[in-house]
Amino acid sequence: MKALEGVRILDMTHVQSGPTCTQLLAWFGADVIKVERPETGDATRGQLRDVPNVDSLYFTMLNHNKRSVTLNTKHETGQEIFERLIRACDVLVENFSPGALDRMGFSWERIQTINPRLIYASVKGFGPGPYEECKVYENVAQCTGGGASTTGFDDGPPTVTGAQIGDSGTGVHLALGIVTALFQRERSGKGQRVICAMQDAVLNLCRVKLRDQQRLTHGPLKEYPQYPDGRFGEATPRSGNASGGGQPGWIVKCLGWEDDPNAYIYIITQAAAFDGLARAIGRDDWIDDPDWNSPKARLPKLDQMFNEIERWTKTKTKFEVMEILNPLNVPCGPVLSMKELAEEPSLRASGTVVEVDHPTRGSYLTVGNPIKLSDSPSEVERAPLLGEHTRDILQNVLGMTDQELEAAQGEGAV
Ligand code: CAO
Repeated sequence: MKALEGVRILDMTHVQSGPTCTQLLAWFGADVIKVERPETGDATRGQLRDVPNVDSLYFTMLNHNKRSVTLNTKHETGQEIFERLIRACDVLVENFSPGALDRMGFSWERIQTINPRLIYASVKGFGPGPYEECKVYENVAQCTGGGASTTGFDDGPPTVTGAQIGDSGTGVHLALGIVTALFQRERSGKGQRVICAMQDAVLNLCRVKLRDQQRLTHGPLKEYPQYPDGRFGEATPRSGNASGGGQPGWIVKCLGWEDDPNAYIYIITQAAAFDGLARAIGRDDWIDDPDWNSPKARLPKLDQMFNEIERWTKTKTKFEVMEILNPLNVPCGPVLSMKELAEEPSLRASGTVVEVDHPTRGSYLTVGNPIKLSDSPSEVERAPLLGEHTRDILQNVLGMTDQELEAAQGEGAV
C-alpha cells in the first residue's frame, strides 16, 4: 500500500510549480487527475521541445504517475463535468494567475458548497499586498523573495540559481500544506484553503539571509568575504561561495580546472577537523601557530587560508580530494556536473535518477522521488499523453455513459 492511496487529486496545475507538487503526491500513491485544455493541454507539452511533435522533457519530467483528462472548463458542459469532478475528489490544486478559477465560476465559497471536504490548494506569485494580482515565473520569485540579492559575488550583479527554488521550491511547500490539511480533515471532517505564494516560499528558503540582515545591525558579518577589508552596506550582501554557517567554507580549484568548468570542490574548514586538514595540505606548522590554530585567529584571513588549501587541491582531482579529506572528517563535496549526476551509479541504484520509457519519445532520464519512505516505495511511471485517460476517468470516476461522453465531445467540452 502507498501512503496516499485512496486520495484523489483534481490537478489543474501547469508549467512547473503546481506540477512539482502533484507529482510528489502521485509518487506517494495519490490518484492525480490532470485536467488540461482540449487540443493544447499544459503549454509546457510544446515548450523547449527537443524532438518534433513529441511531449517535451519539460512536461514529461514534471508529470509522472498522473492521468490526463481533457476538459474545457469555460464551456457550460465542461463546467458541469468539472463540478462532478470536484465532488469526486479530495484535493483541487491549481496555479493559474490570480482569479482564474473564480472567472470560470468556481470561487472558494462555491467550491465549499459543492464539496465541503475538498482541500483547495493554490500556488500564487505573491500573497495579499500590492503585487497579489501579478503573474510570476521562477526567476521573478527568486528576485522578489531575496534569492537574487543574496546570490553571486559582491562585485557582480544579483544572480539567480539553477535550483528552481521559486517553482519547485514552492511546489514542495504546497505539497506539505496539502498533506497537513488532509491530516486535519481526518479529525475535523472539513476541507480548507491552502495557499503558498512563491515570494514567501523563496523567502522561507532564504531564512538565513534575513538572519544576517539583523546581525548586520550589530556589526560586520565576519564569515562573509567582505570581512575584514570590504565595506558592508545596509542590506545583507552577496557572499560568493561563503558557507553561510558558523564553519567557513569555499569552492577551490582542483586539477584540470583550466579546461573543465566543474573541476572544483567545496571544502568546509570545520574547527574539529582543522588539524587533519592542515596536515593533509602540508601546513603542519598551522597546528601550533597561534596565528592559525583557532577559528577566531583564522577568521580575518579566510581568503589566505583557502588560497593555501587551493595550492594543494590544484594538484589533485576533485575525487582524489574527496578520498583524502573524508576519512579526516573534513566536510567537502565535488562540484558535480549534470553529466556526472546523470551517470552516477549510486543515484541510479537509489531511484533518484531513473530511466523511463515513453511511447512517442522513447526512453529518457528523469529525477525520481527524492523523498524515500520505507513503507511506501515510489515507482516512476511515464507522464500521460494529452487526454489519454479522458474516457477512463469520465466513465469510471464519474459514471458517464457512452452517449453522454460522445455528446460532450461533440460540443467541444472534452
Ligand atoms: N479549459 C479552459 N480554460 C482553461 C483551462 C481549461 N481546462 N485551463 C486553464 N484555462 C484558462 C484559465 O481559465 C485562464 O483563463 P483567463 O485568463 O481567461 O481567466 C487561462 O487559461 C490561464 O491563464 P494563466 O494566466 O494562468 O496563464 P498564463 O500562461 O497567462 O500565465 C503563469 C502563466 C504561470 C504566469 C500564471 O499562471 C501564474 O502567475 N500562476 C501563478 C504563479 C505560478 O504558479 N507561477 C509558476 C509557473 S511555473 O514557472
